[in-house]
Amino acid sequence: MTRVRSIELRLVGLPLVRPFRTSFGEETEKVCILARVATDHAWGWGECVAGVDPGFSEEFNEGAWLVLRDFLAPALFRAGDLEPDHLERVLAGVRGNPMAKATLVNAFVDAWLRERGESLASFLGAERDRVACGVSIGIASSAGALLEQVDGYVAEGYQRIKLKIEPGTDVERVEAVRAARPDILLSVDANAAYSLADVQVFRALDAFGLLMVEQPLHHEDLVEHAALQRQIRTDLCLDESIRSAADARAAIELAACRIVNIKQGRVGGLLEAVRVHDAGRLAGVPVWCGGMLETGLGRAANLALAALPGFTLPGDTSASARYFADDLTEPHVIAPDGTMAVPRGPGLGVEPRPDRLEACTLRVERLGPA
Ligand code: NPG
Repeated sequence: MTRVRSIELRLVGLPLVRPFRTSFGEETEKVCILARVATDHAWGWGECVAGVDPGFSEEFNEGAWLVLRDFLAPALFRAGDLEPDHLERVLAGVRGNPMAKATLVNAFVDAWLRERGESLASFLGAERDRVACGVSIGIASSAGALLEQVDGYVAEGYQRIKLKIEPGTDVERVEAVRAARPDILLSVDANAAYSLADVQVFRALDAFGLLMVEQPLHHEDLVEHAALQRQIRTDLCLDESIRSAADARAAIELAACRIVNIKQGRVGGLLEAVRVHDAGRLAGVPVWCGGMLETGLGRAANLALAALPGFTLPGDTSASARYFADDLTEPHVIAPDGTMAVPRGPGLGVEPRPDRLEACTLRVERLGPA
């Protein structure tokens, strides 16, 4: 049994190598919360996937900080001796807030595994040492600028290219990329920017042999996604709509998607992410590992998850260099065949480099039992 002795919350900021524009906003810097959970014999790290604004979901850094500090951390301290299996029940008194919860679930699991010398990948049931990597390209200023980025990433070995789209910057961009690259695995992600009235956009996209169209409609529109899926050939994939294994089962049951993007932070952490994976596998629905521009710490968690057997499509698990000139951890690198190594050391198998962590820190707060 393992008891949480203290928790350190830290806000960090790292400049991105290039601005990342989606249908809901633009980011030039990655700013996120890291939690370091200390037990008697180890500490573990959790990276919160919330951003500065509540643009992707309701959660955002300053809100998540308060939820972590005032509700979730005190619940962990009160719980006493813990096992990973107890965590979600201990945190269940807080409604929703999956990104904040994931931060502590993952940090505790990391510490618990470090105490036992077991890797996260082995604990989760990973079956691979390397995972297939894709890359997600933000909305570019022009088709030319987009093609240049596609060429660069294809040359680096990425096995799947995902293009962010929004109303007005969609069909022609996809057409241009497809014309230049007839053979690549290509997908698009709308981040919920469309409505069912836009069905002609998705009918037009059917012409380009896309691997999937991700989250075209609002996250609550499961029935509308099912209606859209009936009207197009391309497989729909859901991201924002899936906040739990129950959501995944509902979406699959309704035929609202044929593919599921799993982001462990969006579903409340690694343990629930495995359940989403299991729900997909049971139904024969492929899943893949999404990304939230995580630092090398959060990405290590994603890599371990992406090594599970149901993850049959390349993930948004890109190399450190795609995000940061200087990552928090030793860099994750992509091999010429487009795969990346799954960390195998105890827990996450990576640590923040102390000098880099200090240089990126914007704020720290140390929490202990009342
Ligand atoms: O490679 O980590 C990555 C980014 C992948 O496109 C990506 N993420 O909507 O899926 C998304 C998007 C995202 C990034 C969403 C940051 C929210 C924050």
